Amino acid sequence: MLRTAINKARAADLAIFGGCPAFEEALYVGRPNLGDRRLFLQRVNAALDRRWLTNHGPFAREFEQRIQSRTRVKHAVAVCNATVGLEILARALDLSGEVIVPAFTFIATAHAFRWLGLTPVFCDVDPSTHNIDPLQIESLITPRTSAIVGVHLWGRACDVDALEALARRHAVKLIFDAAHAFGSSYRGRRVGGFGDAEVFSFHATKSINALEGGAVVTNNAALAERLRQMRDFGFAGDHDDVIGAGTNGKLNEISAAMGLTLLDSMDDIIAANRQVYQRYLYGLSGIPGIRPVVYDECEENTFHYVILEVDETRAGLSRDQLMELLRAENVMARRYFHPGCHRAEPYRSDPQYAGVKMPVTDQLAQRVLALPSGGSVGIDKADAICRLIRLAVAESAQVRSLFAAQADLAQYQALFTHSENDPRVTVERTV
Ligand code: T4K
Repeated sequence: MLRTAINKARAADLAIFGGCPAFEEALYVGRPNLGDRRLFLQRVNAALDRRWLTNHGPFAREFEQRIQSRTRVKHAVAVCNATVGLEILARALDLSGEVIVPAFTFIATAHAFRWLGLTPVFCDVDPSTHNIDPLQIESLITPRTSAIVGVHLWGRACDVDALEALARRHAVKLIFDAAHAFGSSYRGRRVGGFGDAEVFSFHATKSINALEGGAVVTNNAALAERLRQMRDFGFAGDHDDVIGAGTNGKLNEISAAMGLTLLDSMDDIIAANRQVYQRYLYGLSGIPGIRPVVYDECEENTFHYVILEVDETRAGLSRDQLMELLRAENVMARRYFHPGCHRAEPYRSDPQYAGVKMPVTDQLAQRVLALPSGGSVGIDKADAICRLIRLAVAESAQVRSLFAAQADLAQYQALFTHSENDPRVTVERTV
């Protein structure tokens, strides 16, 4: 709950320096949407009544049809999550050797390929879109490259035309990690039908969730058939005929029931997200060094992610200081995505990545902050969060010196505790 009495005017009023937190309860990034609980429970009961809980049940099949009609793509293959979806897709396309992926993304993008023994080759991103930079891809293509992977980060579509041209020119596959982009469009066409295939996530933290879930979508019928077999242990049709290796990537009925329930409310969810996003844009406007990610009004988006870039030089405080300060107020902002994938294990310690330089990714990983968004936040709380950020930046000199004083104190306390336990050190204490 928002404390109505908050009246913070000075740096010392901020909770991190001893003031009262602005919110009684924590506000999270990625708080799940629930849709109409009654409808969800009705569907759960129906699944229990018919005792059909998984293995391409009626809800999973309906979910696939609804994804097809929403994206206007011919085939949707529902899976248990997007990571497994990417893995199955890589197998179904017979990818081998190297796969070019952006370095600035959730680690699952790179791991899905590494897990299969493929080599993710990192590409830097465009600072203005946060998406893979097509201009940098060509120099990364080698005879071992089998695919380019675009990620539509924050639901803003990649430069699909440029990526399609590159993939065609070099005769490699093109796939999209569309985990953030269900409900987005590119040049008026809905995301889902680009490249060889695209993979959506319906994780609990996504605007449309199936608790855990995902879908691989494609207009290629033969590929869709392979995907279906591979997500089901390699069975073809009836469970008698195994025609190849496969895994278990099926979506269960309770997850599908949740997905359907959220699809029922999708327009309302987008409207609520958009209202909160616009409120943030308004509330953050003109704050030096705070630049929100802006969505193109001519394209569809779910406005699910409210993302800031913090320019420390202009804001007077770093992204991490801002995050710490907001967290003390119970605003659980997140560093999406930190660090860049090339700086996470196992890539960081793998000699084949030695010398890899991703300057834009490194800069974004230091600057980007995700704020709580959507219906669970609402406009009053978004306003209050903007006021906190405005105050922190306006009082940045004071904020920095209070942070420095805290650090000094912590250092002194650590020394004191250490000395207390160290028989070689005698500390004078005043009681
Ligand atoms: N590609 C991209 C570009 C992705 O962003 C993702 C997933 C994938 C691929 C893989 O998709 P899946 O295989 O998951 O379908 C979360 C999600 O677990 C992950 O799905 C998502 N991206 C990523 C961006 O966010 P974490 O490590 O941040 O999760 P966690 O547990 O810290 O929770 C995130 C926030 O959501 C917190 O603020 C708490 C809140 N939350 C979370 C859950 C699960 C809730 O309020 N309620 C909940 O039930 O990864």
